[in-house]
Amino acid sequence: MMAVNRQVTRHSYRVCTGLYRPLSRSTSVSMVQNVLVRPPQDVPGAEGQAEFSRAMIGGFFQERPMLKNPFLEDALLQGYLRRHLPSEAVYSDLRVFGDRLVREVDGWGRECEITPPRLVTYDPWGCRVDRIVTSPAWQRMKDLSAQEGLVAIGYERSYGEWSRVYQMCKLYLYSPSSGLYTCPLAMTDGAAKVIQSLGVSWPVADAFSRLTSRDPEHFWTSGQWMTERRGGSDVGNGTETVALPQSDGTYRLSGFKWFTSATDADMTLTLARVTDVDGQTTSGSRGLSMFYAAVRDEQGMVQGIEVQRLKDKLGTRQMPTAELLLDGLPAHRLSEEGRGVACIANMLTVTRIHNSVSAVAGMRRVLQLARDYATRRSTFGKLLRDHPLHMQTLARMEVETRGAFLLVMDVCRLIGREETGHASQLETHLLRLLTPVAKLYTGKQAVAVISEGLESFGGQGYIEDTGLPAMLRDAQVLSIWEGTTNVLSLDVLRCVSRSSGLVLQAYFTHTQSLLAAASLPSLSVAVRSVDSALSGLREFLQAAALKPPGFMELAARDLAYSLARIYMGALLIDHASWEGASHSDAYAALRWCEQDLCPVVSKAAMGCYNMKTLPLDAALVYEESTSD
Ligand code: MFK
Repeated sequence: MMAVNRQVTRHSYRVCTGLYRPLSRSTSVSMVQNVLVRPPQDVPGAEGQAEFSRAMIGGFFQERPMLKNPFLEDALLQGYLRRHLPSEAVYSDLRVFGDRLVREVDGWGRECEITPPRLVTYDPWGCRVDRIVTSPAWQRMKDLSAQEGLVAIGYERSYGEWSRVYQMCKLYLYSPSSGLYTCPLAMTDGAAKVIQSLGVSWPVADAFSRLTSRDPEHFWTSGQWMTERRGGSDVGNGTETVALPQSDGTYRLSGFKWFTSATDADMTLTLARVTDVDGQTTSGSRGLSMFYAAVRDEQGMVQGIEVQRLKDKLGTRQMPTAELLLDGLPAHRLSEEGRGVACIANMLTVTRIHNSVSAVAGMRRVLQLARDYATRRSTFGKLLRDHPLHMQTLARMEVETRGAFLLVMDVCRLIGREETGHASQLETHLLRLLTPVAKLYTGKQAVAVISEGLESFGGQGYIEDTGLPAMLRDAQVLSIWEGTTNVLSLDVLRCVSRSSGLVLQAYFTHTQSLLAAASLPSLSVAVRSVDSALSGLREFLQAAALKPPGFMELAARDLAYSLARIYMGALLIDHASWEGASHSDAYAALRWCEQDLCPVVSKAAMGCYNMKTLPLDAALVYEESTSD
């Protein structure tokens, strides 16, 4: 969305608002470039003309939604910080950053959208250069990311275990204005986390200092090249890239990476199979190792890489995503041989948390714009905000956004505790379980809430140069990359079985403790709903243990949704029980808990996970026409 500042004076053109109001001070307008119209007295022969006679476009122009400081506009964010991180410095940083987003950054984000990256394969003299040209705004985003400490805050740890929450709150404000720059930041953060977990030493000590730097000159971003042509989900079987050991202990990588996002990154972490002396590799996950590679040499040229083409994507067009042929890319092995997946899993955790932050940020942004618009747009003789059905719709979106925010922040709180050595065993289990749950649930919510949000602008929500449709197109990726909804639902089952159920024990214990602390009588209906859903879930899981293999796979998605909804209900109740909570906090908790909090129980009762449904499902999907 483009924030355009223009000096508009009494005697010059006026901002098109539908009201001929003199404007004597600078006006910051978001969403689309200001349309300037001449006031009637400036139009030769205007007097006495019929309204549509000159320009044939009439005199009414709908006011656009205004982006205001997203920090100051966000009651829940402020309440959450007052409760958990009551720091004047944090408040001030986020407030100032919020101003900067409106004043300049939001406009850069729009510039990234309308000036997408392009690939220059050859220079004018025929030399292969494989240069990805990005917009100046995209490059400014990189500098800003360093200056604002968008990765650094998580590693400086100035606020101890709450540093991650602080960092993610800042990213949450930034994300919808970032022109998707949050994507390279997610991978940069993930790479820093992987390096830190392995121990910061040669050959990645310099890289770590760059990834976590606040100096734009020093700052680097990282890619995460995992997906190959055989598949993005089944990494263990889909990875064909091989790593040829060199005499100096380094490797040369050869293979084809199918989706490499933010391909203009300075370095990458990637997976490959080390070849033995006979040139053989080990198949499956056990054959994968993790490598570090700098993308460019000292002259700034890609080394051992051919950029085949840039992807033509539904959304996220601001960001270069490429297919890469690795043709002897020099690399260092960071993991032990065969421990690549386990090693890169740290990166997956961080990027999945970033994904969840972006999801809730998108929901919040569309709501901020929609609620502003509802104060400007009149239909049927009154403002949208005075139409009860419209207000009910926005309130439902608000409830979804609040639940998502509290879930995501809780995951950030947990990773912060783990990284600073404060996490109990219970919290470590909870973090493992809730990371995929938050990612898969908020990804779906974001698409639904943003789609609903576009509707609140009527036809304007469907018009590209308002900047609104891009929000929906960009949201669609949130449930796909870093693990689709089904893959993450299976990841939930995986972590349950790998922990012998301990992650679920942690979940039940913690959710129950959140409910136990809720004492407000006005919340008792909500507490009862969550409590009863929790009991239903427990009984379902006990019964599921006796079911044939395959039952839980069919139930996996609904189980993940149930875990999400129940936990979000408990968090909303917990937040509403805090002494500084508002009436709206309590109302949001009550509204949230009106839905089916445990769909896995309701669907099991309908026989949805019965093995007999499998052939019926297949027959339904593949039913052929009987007509000739
Ligand atoms: C914005 C641009 C958009 C462009 C378009 C987007 C297009 C999409 C682009 C993409 O493709 S993005 C990448 C999407 N792919 C993924 O996110 C990967 C999805 N697959 C998984 O998550 C698999 O579950 C995974 C590859 C991680 C696991 O595969 P395996 O081979 O079955 O691993 P396994 O044997 O279960 O676990 C190996 C080790 O990793 C174990 O450790 P130990 O050996 O020490 O026990 C696991 O515990 C550990 N592990 C696996 N998943 C973990 C994990 N640890 C922590 N967290 C996890 N999530």
